Amino acid sequence: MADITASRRVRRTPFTPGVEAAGVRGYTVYNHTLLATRFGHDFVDDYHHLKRHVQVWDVACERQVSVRGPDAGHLMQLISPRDLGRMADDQCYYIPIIDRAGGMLNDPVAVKHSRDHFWLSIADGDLLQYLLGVADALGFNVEIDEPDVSPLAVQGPRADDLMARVFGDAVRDIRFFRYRRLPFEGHEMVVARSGWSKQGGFEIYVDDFDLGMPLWNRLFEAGEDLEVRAGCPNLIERVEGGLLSFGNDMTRENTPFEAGLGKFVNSPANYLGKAALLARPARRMIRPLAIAGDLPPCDRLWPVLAGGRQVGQVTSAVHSPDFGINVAIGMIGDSHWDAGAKVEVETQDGMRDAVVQAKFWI
Ligand code: THG
Repeated sequence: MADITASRRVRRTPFTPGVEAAGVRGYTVYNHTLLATRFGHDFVDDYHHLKRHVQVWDVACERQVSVRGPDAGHLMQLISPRDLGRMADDQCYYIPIIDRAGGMLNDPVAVKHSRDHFWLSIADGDLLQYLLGVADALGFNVEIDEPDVSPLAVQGPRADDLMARVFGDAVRDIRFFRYRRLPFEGHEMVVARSGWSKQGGFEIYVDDFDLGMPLWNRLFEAGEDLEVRAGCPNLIERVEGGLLSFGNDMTRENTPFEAGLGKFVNSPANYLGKAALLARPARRMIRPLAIAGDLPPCDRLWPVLAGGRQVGQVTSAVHSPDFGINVAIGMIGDSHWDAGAKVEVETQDGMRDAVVQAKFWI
């Protein structure tokens, strides 16, 4: 692969100097921002390290859309099928956002500051523009913008120990998908127990670009004996855990039901797309699959076939050292979505046998 050129459109982050010093070897672009995909270490070694130690990830590409003002709560209720009625002021919610046909536009983490102020920590997509359109068309009294906020993830089983050294023992009391405001160099930051791995950990919402590298350096100094390492979202671990990638595993073609997010369709409010969504039964759904044989990189859709007919597609797949098989995420039609169903996957290197699984691996 050729290298990538940063610019005003392909943005660096507050942590990019740290990522570069740590030996980044590959980037992707996410929300017009650099996101590391590979470091000098062996990819599989990074996976084992994440499961045993602690890593610091530059996930500043998880941009925040800030929604603030008297109509903020109303706008939030309109754009998501998830019931926000009981959301506490220190809480984060994983929420699908849908269009008027029930198709998914994004799957952000919503961070509630108060009844009239939320952040949407977005997946890859220009959600800001959709929100501006809805709010302006309806004449809402709300301010929508992208603030100077860059999440830094600290993930892995030793994340509590590392974070306690930098932010104090208070981090240990933060519950899953809750946050506290904790000071770093006299500046309070949102510290949430969340992150795009199943290994536990935190996300620090760094709301001052100039504090990015001081915080990065402090975490690495404090974590030396914990073997802290710069990392990035890990494909193997996230497929084992069934963490979905919007734009890859599901798109606007899919409803939240198809994406396996039906438990987040529970709002009593009359949100946009409600009638269409509830009238659109899911005939295909996200499923874990185990695929046999050697796999090439899954950098395109792989058709899933049964008896020569296409019954779905695989969107993420990789070999899992811990489970000794190729783990995969696919969108599978109702004829073959039951656990145990035998299918074939058409990779660029040929057909592979696969079996639909009952659940993800972690
Ligand atoms: N953290 C923050 N922002 C983000 C992501 C993140 N924005 C982009 C992207 N990731 C959004 N997508 C997801 C997908 C899954 C989860 C979070 C964001 C996630 N899911 C848990 C799970 O499936 O086990 C918990 C879901 C729940 O039960 O609430 O964490 O990672 N800031």
